[in-house]
Amino acid sequence: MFTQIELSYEFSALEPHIDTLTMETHYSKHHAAYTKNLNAAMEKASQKDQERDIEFLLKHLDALPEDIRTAVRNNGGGFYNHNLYFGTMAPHGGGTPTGAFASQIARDFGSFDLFKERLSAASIGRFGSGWGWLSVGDDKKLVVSSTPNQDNPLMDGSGHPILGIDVWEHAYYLKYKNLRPDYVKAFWNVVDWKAVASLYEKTLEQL
Ligand code: MN3
Repeated sequence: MFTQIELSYEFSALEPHIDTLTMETHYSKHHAAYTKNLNAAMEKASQKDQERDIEFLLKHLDALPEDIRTAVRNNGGGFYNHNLYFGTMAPHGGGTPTGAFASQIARDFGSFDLFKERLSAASIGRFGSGWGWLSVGDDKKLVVSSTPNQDNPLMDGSGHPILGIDVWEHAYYLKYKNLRPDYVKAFWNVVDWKAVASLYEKTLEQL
């Protein structure tokens, strides 16, 4: 049974960057639906698959029975992606990361500002619905990418996501309408870099 991450902040806490109604709808409706539909699909899976964690399932979608594969891809992706999204935002976020994680960003992208430009461009340039990602590759390097729908870098083995920018219209349309670049710009103000750095460290330990 998969459960949504508990928010450590109020729906209104990310104002003015992410508005209250968007947060409430996004978490209580969209994320809740992905989670419910993932659990419904997994009821038809084998006992063994039901005991797997979500990362394993998304890395091995081809091993799932065909009749639930698409449902797990879409809803399991949605479940995982949003747990990451909501878990790496915080009121009074933003600023810049520190420590070993910050050094790795400078090594792999040249500077923090160049990294921000890369991830912003990947997110803004994603045609239709999808995500922009910062991931740790198997070679321990940081990599920026984007995926359509609720896919993520676990699915094609290109990386282990540690930060995702949701660029589905439901993530920004109520406040920013069609102006995705304005939402992406605002998103940087709510990134919880401590949480992202901690995911980075945890991911390195598991590689
Ligand atoms: Mn979303």
